[in-house]
Amino acid sequence: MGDIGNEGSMDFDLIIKNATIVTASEVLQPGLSIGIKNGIIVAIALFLPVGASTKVVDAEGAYVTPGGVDSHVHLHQDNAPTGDKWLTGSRSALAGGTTTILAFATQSRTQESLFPVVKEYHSRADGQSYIDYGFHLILTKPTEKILQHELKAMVDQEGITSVKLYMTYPAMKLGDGDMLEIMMQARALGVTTMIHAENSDMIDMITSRLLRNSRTLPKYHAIARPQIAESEATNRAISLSTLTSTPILIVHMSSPVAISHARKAQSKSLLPVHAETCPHYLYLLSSKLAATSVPAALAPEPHSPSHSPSHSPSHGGGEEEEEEVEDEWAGARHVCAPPLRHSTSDLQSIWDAMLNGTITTVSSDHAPSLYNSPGGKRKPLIDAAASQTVPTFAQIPNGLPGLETRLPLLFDAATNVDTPPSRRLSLPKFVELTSTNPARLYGLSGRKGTIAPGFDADITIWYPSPGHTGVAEGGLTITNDMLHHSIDYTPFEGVKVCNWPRYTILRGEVKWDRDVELREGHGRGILGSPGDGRYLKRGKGEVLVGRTGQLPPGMREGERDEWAVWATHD
Ligand code: DUC
Ligand code: ZN
Repeated sequence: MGDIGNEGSMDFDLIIKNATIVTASEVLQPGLSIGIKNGIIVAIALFLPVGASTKVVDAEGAYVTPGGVDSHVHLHQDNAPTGDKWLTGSRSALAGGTTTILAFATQSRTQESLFPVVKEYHSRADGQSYIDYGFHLILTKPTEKILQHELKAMVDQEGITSVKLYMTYPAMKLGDGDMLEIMMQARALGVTTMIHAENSDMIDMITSRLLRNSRTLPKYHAIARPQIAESEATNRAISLSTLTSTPILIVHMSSPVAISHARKAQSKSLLPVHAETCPHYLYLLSSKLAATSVPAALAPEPHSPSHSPSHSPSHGGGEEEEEEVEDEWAGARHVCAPPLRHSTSDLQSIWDAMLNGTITTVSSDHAPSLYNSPGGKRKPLIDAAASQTVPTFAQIPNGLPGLETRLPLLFDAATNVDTPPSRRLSLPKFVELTSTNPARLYGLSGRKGTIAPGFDADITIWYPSPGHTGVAEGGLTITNDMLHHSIDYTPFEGVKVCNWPRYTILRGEVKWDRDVELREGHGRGILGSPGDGRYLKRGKGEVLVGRTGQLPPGMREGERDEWAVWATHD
């Protein structure tokens, strides 16, 4: 926390007046003022005195929510060579109301120490981020030295208090034995363990058979990674966590059966099993992978054999006709893992899991790959042309961009009167899932994730109502042109939302002003600069679900103590 201090002027640096403040527990009465000094919220009151040096932002009665905390973001990783690095990714986050991101520092299998990994990822982010940030460590080779010494050093020296483990992908996946050893250490150190849960062998078997049968197009990606691969791995991850009594978070959950495993673990056994989902598993279906055209602007050179011009409405809204060209690889834009699921009932199961409390956080899993680039989503086509082979879905880089659209999409579900009841979130739930819970789960309690005295003044101010300046009566339609990432498409093209962050405030300073952008042109609303973001050393994460120390069924009291010597590092 910064120094609130008694020196100098006692005036507030900034007052946000006429705010309708939302926290994870309530919507406070309209008309309150938030007083900010040295980047920290120091007062919330009916009235606050404006000093000679105080700046005032009038929220005009609008909802004022904590700056978004996006706890699952991929930026400048070696396995995603195109698209956003820190500058454009963090800029995009800022324009979408997010003030903190937790990205990844990835250990490759050849690296025996974590120190050079973290050093390298620091160098990529340093001076490049518009907003505050931290790292999770992706562990791919948990050596004895790493487990016994370096993980603790990461916590104590670097403030890195979370690891991510993969159960799939050849370059990353860990066997159950490695996962168990990591979990034992994570439990001892109070490190939060994130898990990508998909059964690797199921996926490999289906993939090789699909390819043998010449099923190579992007749409087969969703068939290669069926829900049962996610639910089996989820169940196994929960068992590993139960055996070791380690709190876990299953990332990007997309399947009803997998969710039911998490729910049962949480509610029947009170296990510390957290669950994350992403907007694409709430809004998008696998039919997107069967797309056969892209906007003309996204097409490669006109003579490519997979392209020929056609004219069709570009996206669902159908308001304006934009030229589209045929492209049988178009579905690659929606390739992510787990894949988009097939039916609206799948989407509904994720909405239900948010509403019944099974889902703990909603992150973007922003994984930016350009579409039209030799290293991006069209990579298999380029590689295959060079090697005279057939391009396949299995070589498409996984992941979707979504840093900037995460908050507007979910805020819409919380405030749009036209939202169907089955998809309606309360405003406190919106704040809990997108800001408060990720901050608490990843060791940022007391600093980030809510609007309260003592917290960093990271704040998102929305427009007072549709029809106000900046947001037309019918809301606004997401297009890639309006976003601030450096990706050539958005998976949410054409989706309507009823509001957008008008101001984003980072530690007491307005860093995004959408009205400036609307008045002066694209990019002008970004008032901050790339060095504004601070690296966050994090404390230990809180367990938000269940409790630790539970014995697996059938295990007697004291039995685990015979083999589990919990290291006491603190
Ligand atoms: N899936 C992943 O496992 N990582 C990044 C993006 C994605 O879709
Ligand atoms: Zn991810």
